[in-house]
Amino acid sequence: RVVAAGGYDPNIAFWDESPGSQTFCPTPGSERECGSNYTNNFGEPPQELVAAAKSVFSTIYPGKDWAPTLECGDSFGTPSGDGLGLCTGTSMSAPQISGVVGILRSINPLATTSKPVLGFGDVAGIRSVLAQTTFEAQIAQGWTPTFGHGRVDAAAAARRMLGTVQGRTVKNRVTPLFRLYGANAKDYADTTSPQFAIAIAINQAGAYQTQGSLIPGYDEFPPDPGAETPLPTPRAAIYVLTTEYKPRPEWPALVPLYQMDRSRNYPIGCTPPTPGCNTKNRDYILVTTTAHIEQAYADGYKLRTIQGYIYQPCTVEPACIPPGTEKMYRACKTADDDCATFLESERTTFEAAGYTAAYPSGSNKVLGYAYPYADNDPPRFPGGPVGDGLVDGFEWVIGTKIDSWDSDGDGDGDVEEFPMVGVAVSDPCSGLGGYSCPADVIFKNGFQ
Ligand SMILES: [Ca+2]
Ligand SMILES: [Ca+2]
Ligand SMILES: [Ca+2]
Ligand SMILES: [Ca+2]
Repeated sequence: RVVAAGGYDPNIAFWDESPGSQTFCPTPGSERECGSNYTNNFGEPPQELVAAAKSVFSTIYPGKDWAPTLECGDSFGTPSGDGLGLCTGTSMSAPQISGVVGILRSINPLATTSKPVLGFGDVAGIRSVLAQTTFEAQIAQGWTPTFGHGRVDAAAAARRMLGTVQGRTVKNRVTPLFRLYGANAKDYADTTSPQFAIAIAINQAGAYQTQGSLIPGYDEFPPDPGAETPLPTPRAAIYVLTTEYKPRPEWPALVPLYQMDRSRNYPIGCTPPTPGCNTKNRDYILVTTTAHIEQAYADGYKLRTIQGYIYQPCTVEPACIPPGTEKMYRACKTADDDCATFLESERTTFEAAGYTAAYPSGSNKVLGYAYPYADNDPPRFPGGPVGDGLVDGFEWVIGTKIDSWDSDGDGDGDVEEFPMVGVAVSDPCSGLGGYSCPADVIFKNGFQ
């Protein structure tokens, strides 16, 4: 679960200021920096990746110098007071690599940690994508003890994680929006992050359990060695997009799903019927507009993170609604201080359970359009199971056929070539069948 991050200097040489021998590092009695760590010894944890470490330009607390003897702070590089300055150390390298990991996780929340070098039977994931897409790997330079697999290339890593269809990097992917309901908390909560779903589920006081359909290819959340109770099985009723780029020009623009939550007993110490008094534990909600973020904040909700994207409401319905999607609603059950999100096909059930109130009051309950669970490709062989393991929404977005298990007719299934759970293995629209998949293009002339 750990990436060893080393550092290089402005000349893109390994950062090494040791005085001839590592024996004297750090120099006793001084604050001398000696450079980046690594090992030559077989069997010790090897260097994995490197990022800039020496004189790295960064945001800094305005007017503050962290370590003047190390030339680290707001005074260095630019004038003091502008909140920008230089600093040196592998502490500057690690967050650059962590940031790229965050990008990869947001593109594909179901990708596993994996390993930098895959052995037989290993599945590609974040660490293999990073190691295989460094600037050094791109020119076939192998691993070294100091540089490891080399310098992280964020754009190349993002392209690999997005995947290639019909020879082009796709713009977007689709991922399950995990739904949890807390019987004690009386709260529906939604997240695309498996790790966040685990965090909600292990809240024993809330008694959260997953709801919705099983997720093809994703039978369990990442195991938690410290979990005291078994984690619930991953389930979802709604599938959403993972980047802000609309997959096809003719489809509506996308809007973010901002997650917000409100603690129990807000306002602090309140008792019903104080207006807005929430006594039922947390309420997680999703909002899509700045105005609604501000309204929810005024009502005691705190802003967390973007959980994904959906198509924004369009006119004129139904012609403008993207194929395969349904209307996605946010509605609230006032008696439980709870707001939930659900699709058109679930509306009758949720309304019967009391989820009828608009939040904010008077607003449109329709947030936009998202994908339901559906997978109905004809069987691979007579009498075989229906579906190819890729939900229709995922296939609509990447461009494979929703009515064929093998869009390009090369004998390899769409789900093997381009899994929703994991990293694309090959191009599902490059085979002998000659099918022209309609995936759009990103990075054609640089970042969109
Ligand atoms: Ca809720
Ligand atoms: Ca399918
Ligand atoms: Ca298919
Ligand atoms: Ca194929």
